[in-house]
Amino acid sequence: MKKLFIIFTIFLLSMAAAFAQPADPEIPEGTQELFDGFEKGNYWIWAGFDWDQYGSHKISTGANISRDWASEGKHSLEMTMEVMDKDSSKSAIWFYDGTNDISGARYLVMDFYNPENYVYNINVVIQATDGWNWWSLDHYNLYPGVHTFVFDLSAHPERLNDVRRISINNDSGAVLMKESHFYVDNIRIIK
Ligand SMILES: [Ca+2]
Repeated sequence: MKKLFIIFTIFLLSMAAAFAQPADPEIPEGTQELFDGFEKGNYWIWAGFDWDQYGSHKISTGANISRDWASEGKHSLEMTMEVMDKDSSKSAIWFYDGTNDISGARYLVMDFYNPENYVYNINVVIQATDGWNWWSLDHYNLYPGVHTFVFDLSAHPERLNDVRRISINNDSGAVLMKESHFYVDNIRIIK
């Protein structure tokens, strides 16, 4: 009887864990095209001290190609950051600069891997056209483990022929007293 009780308790706890996180969004149907899988070099950098002039101090410290994890091919992008103590801005940015025509794209999709026991808050921002118009896409909580997030591009289809920058931002509220990291791979668009 005691054994049954333990099994039932474990079952309940595992159900609770499964329901603690919201499910990842469904990946919309359509034609997928790879935007960056990090197999052909690194086109991403991190916002460092020089970004302070545009806002709070950025804690991002690196953007490196990694073989630690991949969801496409053998490599991903590892994004590193400083300790996030209570006084830290906890704000970090990693970005890709390049002129890209992704006309007709309806969604941007990215796979993330969070190896930390911590929840990051992820937002993707596009800057486009000569005016570098700021276009904030969806926000997601990145819980530990592997997650796929979908970013809706329907607000400004007229800007997609001239994308200048794609940024992955972390603006976490919680403290994490160690240097930390997470990964992204298989950045693709869906038309
Ligand atoms: Ca890859």
